[in-house]
Amino acid sequence: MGTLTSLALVTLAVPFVLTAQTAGPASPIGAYNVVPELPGMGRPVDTAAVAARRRALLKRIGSGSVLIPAGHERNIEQDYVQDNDFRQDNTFYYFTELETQDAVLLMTARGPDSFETILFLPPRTPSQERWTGLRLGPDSVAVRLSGITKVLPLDSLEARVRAALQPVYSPRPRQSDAWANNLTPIVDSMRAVKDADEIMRLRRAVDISVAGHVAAMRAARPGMYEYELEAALEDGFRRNGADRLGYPSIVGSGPNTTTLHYDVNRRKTENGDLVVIDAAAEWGQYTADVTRTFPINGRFTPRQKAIYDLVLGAQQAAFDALRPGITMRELDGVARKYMRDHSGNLCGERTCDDREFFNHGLGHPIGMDVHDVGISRPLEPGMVVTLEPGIYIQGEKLGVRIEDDVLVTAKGGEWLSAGAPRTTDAIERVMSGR
Ligand SMILES: [Mn+2]
Repeated sequence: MGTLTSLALVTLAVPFVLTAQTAGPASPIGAYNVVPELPGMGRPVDTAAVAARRRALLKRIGSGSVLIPAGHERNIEQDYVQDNDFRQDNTFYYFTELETQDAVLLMTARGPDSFETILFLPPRTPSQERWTGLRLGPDSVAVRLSGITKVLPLDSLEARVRAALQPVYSPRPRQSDAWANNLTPIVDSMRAVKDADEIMRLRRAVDISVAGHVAAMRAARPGMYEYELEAALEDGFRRNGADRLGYPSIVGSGPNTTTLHYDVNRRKTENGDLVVIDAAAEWGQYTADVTRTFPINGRFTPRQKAIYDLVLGAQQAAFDALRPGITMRELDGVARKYMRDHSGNLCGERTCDDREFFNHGLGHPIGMDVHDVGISRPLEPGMVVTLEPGIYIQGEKLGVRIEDDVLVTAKGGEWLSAGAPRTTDAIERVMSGR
């Protein structure tokens, strides 16, 4: 019963997304909100949300200091990377939502309600800004944008650190930093349950990802190269305001559908192939994680449909069992039991839940990392997890994975990525352009 209701909702959700998608570049999902004073410096900060996170951290610490450095821009020559795309350090972002680089956050707790936060920023350099665009500097603009009342120049940091109240917590302290306690486990435990601002970011990342998946399905034709599908997919992401990819796009056709993290994307598709696309956009530092499997020619064969429906049923069974208090491991068991009970002879003498065919876990939390913190924790409202069962039969060059993002609520779960067609009927309808 629950299954039928949910599937009906999924089907109904599809036309809405298509309308948004086919309207083209003039109607991105939401606005490209930026800070007007600093065109290169990202989006407005939810100052109340980050202040609440800082308070929660300092309450946990009780007495002591916290030192969190921002990220540093990569050097395109020295670091030998493809680009110098700057992405903020997750811990710094979590407590500031600032995309500025080479900053440092120093926080002090002197008892249950005596907290101090200082943001240290490098000085602005007009000649450098000719190259980089405007940067946040230690001035009143930074105070207003960050919501942190005390902003100091970076060169005053050292004296402050020397005088810092012990113990000092910092992420990833090095062996030589005997003075520093590891902050990461505390922050990880906070990050597992998302607040309203984080859920808003995840919803947007998911919506953008859904638009890209639909664009790829609509572009699919037998004989296309995988990278052409990848181009349609990522065009859909960027057109809708993605900041970057959440992870390298997996676009595998035919035999490549059985390679879990295939991201070479160079094969020429053939009529009759299935395609597995596991790809998502990042927006506002948070990433979705969505997988769809579809026939390159727009019609599932009976065999493909049978395997697909078994994977779909297993995913639905896990969703129906999802509620606060249950663990991802238990949900994995629910999905495998469904596959075992409904395999018939689809996977030969073994059942399809066998590790030979379903050779990865059911899912994981998402957030600022695609495999985010908190996987072994019982689910709580505000956690966001993926459900991604799959069946891969190498001898048949046949792989199917379906992955959706689900928000844990007080009563169960909410599908976030249901806008991407999920049943074989819905997929065929989208691909036929009806
Ligand atoms: Mn995943």
